[in-house]
Amino acid sequence: MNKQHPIPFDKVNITGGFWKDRIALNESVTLDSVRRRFEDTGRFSALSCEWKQGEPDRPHFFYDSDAAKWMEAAAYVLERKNDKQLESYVEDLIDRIERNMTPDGYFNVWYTVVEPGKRFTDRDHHELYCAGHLIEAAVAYYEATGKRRFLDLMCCYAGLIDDVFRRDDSAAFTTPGHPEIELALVRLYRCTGEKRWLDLSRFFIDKRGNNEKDRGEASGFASEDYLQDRIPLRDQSEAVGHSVRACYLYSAMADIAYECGDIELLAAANRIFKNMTEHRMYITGGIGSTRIGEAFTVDGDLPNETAYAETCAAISLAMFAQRMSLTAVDSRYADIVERVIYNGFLSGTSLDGKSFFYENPLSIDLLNRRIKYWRGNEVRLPITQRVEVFDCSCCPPNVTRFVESIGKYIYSYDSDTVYVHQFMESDTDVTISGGTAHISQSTDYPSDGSVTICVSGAPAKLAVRIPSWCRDCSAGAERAENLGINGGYLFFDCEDGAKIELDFDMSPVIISADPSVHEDSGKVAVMRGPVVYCAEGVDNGDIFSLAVSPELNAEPVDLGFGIPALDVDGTRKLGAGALYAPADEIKYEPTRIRLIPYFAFANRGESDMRVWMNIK
Ligand code: FUB
Ligand code: ZN
Repeated sequence: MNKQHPIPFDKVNITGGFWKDRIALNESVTLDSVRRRFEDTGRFSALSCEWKQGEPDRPHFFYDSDAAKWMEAAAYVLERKNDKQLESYVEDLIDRIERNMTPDGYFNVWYTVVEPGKRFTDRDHHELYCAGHLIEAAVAYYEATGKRRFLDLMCCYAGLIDDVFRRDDSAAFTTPGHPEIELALVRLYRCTGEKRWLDLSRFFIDKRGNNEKDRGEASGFASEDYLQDRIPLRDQSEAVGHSVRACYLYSAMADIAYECGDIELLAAANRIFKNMTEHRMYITGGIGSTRIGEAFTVDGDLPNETAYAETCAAISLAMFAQRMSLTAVDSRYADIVERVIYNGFLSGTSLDGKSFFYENPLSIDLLNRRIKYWRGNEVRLPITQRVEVFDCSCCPPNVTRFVESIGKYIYSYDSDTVYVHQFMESDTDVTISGGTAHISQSTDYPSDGSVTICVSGAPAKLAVRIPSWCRDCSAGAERAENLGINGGYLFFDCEDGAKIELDFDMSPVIISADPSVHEDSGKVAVMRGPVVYCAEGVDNGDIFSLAVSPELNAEPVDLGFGIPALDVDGTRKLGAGALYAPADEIKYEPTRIRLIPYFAFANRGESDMRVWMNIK
């Protein structure tokens, strides 16, 4: 294992460009908008545990996790700036948790007010998922503010969980239905240095699919695959089941493999990663092909209109891929992070930062909405416009915590090398064997493919990812020696004052899917750099009559999305004036087709949309 150290987001300054704007929007709009919706919907007041049987607005069994993810996002904001008001919101939520924690360290809204006395009896009631999110929030808040109260409460809770699950084996199940606690415990271990938390996480990983109690727990669509526990994790090779649960769990596998040097577990995580990203992932980095169980299905099954591709699932894939990238010099991992962040993740939020998609389909056909009456409930299609809050509102707080901490995806290092995984205008200081090196990137990526990286201070090796989408790249170096490519990274030996200039050719490319993806047969998609494009009715009228031309002849257009739209050559099918006609009588006319970055769809009213288009 080639172990790299992550560079946390608070050690990275994002100094300009696309993500600086996104972080600013997150801080000025998204975080507070989610807070308000969570106030309105009782998610925050639920933590007071005052709900009584018979009253309306019964808390949901994972409201705790919604609040916790918001608290984590708030902590990330507090990490970088003083905001007394924000801090007092978080403190108030911590007060509620502290007041309602039992003397033995237990906190869960549902099992306090709805089903008291039944703690740890229902594997699929998200108790440990909620606990995991609370632990993550507590670590983030401690790291941001230095205040220990929340962290201490969560250490008590983790201790109780350890006693119940590992020491006494007294719960009704051995491993949780919804993973999350596993990766949270690794985080708690890294924060506190207490090995007990790492051991407990490892226990959950090792016992999954590998214990008697959890057998027969699965039912309905909650099959063993849904719960990733048909067989022991280290024997698995396919991405299965509920996609968010899966990638939270796979993230923890990568964490445990990393911390414990567990090569066997890492090999399993690698097999799963390969299966997922080569056979079960949308071009947007979306995962989860069906709403039935919000799940992976089989290789090549990637329906566009009914795609589930939950925003949280995209986040979880980025989390998994980033962890894997710390275990090997292999650009596949950071490539996937990039695919996710510019496409299937970003589409989850509106351009004004206030509303969200839960599902991120790759096609909207409004005709299919009009014929719903005849279809009845046979097919439930994803919504066509983002909303501010959902009944199941896991995605909005996940988005806000993810954007705020995006800087952690950019760099990592080992004894003598700094790795540049993502291209964002930023800088950081890294202490490696030769001393402290200052690394800075200036770029307008992904609007533009030029990236300048400067190294000053201590000499360092620099490894820069060559994105897999890039077919032509030039690299110039001053005060640095080009050492060639390894694992998809271009290595340089840099002196103090080194300057590396890279130019990734961003010409739009027409992409075709593997024949195993029947849904995309005969269709193409357009990408420019890491960004996937789509056509919308609002720009193009009937998009189903359009075909892009192989020459494209693309012109960038600024529509204010932060990344340009593209006008490309194409044809429009005019028909032959009859419902059916011989193909040689069909008329076509040349036209320009406007393509916009996929992430920006559904921001200008309800519209047809498609990523995969005809070509002619
Ligand atoms: O079950 C908790 C969260 O809600 C999951 O992570 C999401 O997929 C949604 O089901
Ligand atoms: Zn979600």
